[in-house]
Amino acid sequence: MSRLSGITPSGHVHIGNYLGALQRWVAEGGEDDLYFVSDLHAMTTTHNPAKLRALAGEQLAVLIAAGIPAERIFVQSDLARELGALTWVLECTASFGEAARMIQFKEKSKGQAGVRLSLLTYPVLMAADILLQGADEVPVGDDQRQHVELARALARRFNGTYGEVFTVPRAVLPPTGARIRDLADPARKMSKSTRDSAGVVFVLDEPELIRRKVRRAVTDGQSTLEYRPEDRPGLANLLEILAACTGARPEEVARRHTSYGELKDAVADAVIELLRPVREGANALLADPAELDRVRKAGAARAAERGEHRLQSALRLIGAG
Ligand code: AQP
Repeated sequence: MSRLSGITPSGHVHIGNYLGALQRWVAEGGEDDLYFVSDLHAMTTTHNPAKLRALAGEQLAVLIAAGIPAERIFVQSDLARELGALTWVLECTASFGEAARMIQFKEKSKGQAGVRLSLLTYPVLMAADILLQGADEVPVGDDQRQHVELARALARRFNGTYGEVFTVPRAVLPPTGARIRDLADPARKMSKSTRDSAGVVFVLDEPELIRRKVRRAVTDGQSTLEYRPEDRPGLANLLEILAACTGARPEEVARRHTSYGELKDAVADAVIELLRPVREGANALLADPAELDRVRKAGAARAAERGEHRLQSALRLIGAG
């Protein structure tokens, strides 16, 4: 069984990505699982090329420093030729209607001028990501489920029309975990692409900055500490972060602290200590571009080799070459 998961370099990696995804990938990753930095997916809306390149390298360093084995990580654009070729094969297998039906495309393109064609076709690139690697399972949230269904339909159709090449993948729900909220606005989830980063704790933030962001976290005027996510989202968020860092339950964490000041200090301490080795490891890699490049090339070569026979079979069976 193999799983494929990605992270998009739409911004710096934050504690939500770390607790909700990276930490799990380290703990639960199987030998055949693959993780990738999906930089090609960050080009479907306005983007800055130099910034995207820097963020992709930074995310690769963070993933490795977080403890994901380097040989199981690659950067998507390093497989641009393979993925480009397979995307074409799959675009010749998909219908226009299938792409136009995607809810995410409808939502993201609504009322926008100059919508990139890639916003329409990126689910086909996502199908290529999955099918090239022969992944059986793709852990995704509800927003991406329809895209995995498309990959499934395309794999079946190709196999049925031209010959068996692709593993038919399944979308699996990642185990439920805390959805970390923005510290400055607990009504919304913490996101890489949020403009104002006052409430977003980045994995590479310096300890003092983390402490400042946590101290300024928006809470409420009540004096007791209880875990009530519905009515006290700011407090619940801090309790969930501390719980996730320490392996306790949020209710227990609430009982251990008596004031906001004390709780915020404990959250800051726990987050700083949890992230310290990741920040140090990532910064060391970023300071050694030759080593990062070596690891990157090795990961890309491995992923390309893993998919090569599927790509060649698909091209041959569809009549290319
Ligand atoms: N706030 C969060 N709490 C817990 N998990 C989170 N993830 C994202 N935000 C939180 C998980 O991180 C993984 C990688 O995310 P992604 O790159 O696929 O994009 P995303 O989910 O859209 O993440 P962001 O940070 O919110 O980015 P932008 O701003 O670009 O939309 C996923 O496993 C995700 O569940």
